[in-house]
Amino acid sequence: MHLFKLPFKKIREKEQLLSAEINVPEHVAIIMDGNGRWAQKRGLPRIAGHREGMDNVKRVVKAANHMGIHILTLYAFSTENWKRPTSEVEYIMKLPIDFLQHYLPELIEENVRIETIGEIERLPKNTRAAILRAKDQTANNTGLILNIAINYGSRGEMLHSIKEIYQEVQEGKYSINDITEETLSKHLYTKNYQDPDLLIRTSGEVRLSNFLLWQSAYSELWFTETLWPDFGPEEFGKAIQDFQQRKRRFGGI
Ligand code: V0D
Repeated sequence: MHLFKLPFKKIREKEQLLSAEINVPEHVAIIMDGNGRWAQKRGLPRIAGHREGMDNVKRVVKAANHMGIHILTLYAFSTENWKRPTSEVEYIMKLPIDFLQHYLPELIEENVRIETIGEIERLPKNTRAAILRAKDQTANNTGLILNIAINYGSRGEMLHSIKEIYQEVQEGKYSINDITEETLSKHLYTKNYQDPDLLIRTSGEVRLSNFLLWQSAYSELWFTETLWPDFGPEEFGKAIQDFQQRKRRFGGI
């Protein structure tokens, strides 16, 4: 692969790889769409696509980590996805257990830290337990942050944030005049992370579908027809390369 046209230097420090490549996005967010369609195209049940999509998560996480990306936020399950057939939802809800059983040791070896955004309280107990355990086990890792959005919706997140701010104003922590954009940012689930530099959506749909609406105000957007299970490290690299050639202005000139 020839990802980096510009000169870069790499500093290896113990097991950790610190990258100093020019203009690598620090935070990449992905809407992993097209899993059901991938399966249906092959005459397989939709859940076969979710399973294949799960395997691709691991491939892309590894690639992102090696490129020196700091945060990868993946939209795995939206607050709207509960409307799908029960059997499909039940299958998806077991995927974190499956994923962690298969891949957690390797991700720990890769120094990856696992985090989530969204209301994971609503997940089945054993799924939630597996996720909490993985977060715990990787809490001190210093490589890529794999941030999985589960039972996440951006409007719900903003509403939740506004209610928290209201509560704090009532408690006299600050006055209404002290509320700024920063205040809202600091109450979102993503409070610990910078806004995404690059947002990718696979599978040909060109919309945000209630994902990181506040946070993506200045994000570069990248859409591809490729279905998520087929969106491998190669095309991911292309998206990053494309990003590196764009000029970001953040509303300035
Ligand atoms: C289903 C394509 C990995 C999108 C990817 C519960 C649809 C496969 C995880 C995962 C899902 C979750 C937590 C964790 C590690 C991995 C996952 C869901 C769906 C929603 F700590 N794949 N995956 N979670 N799909």
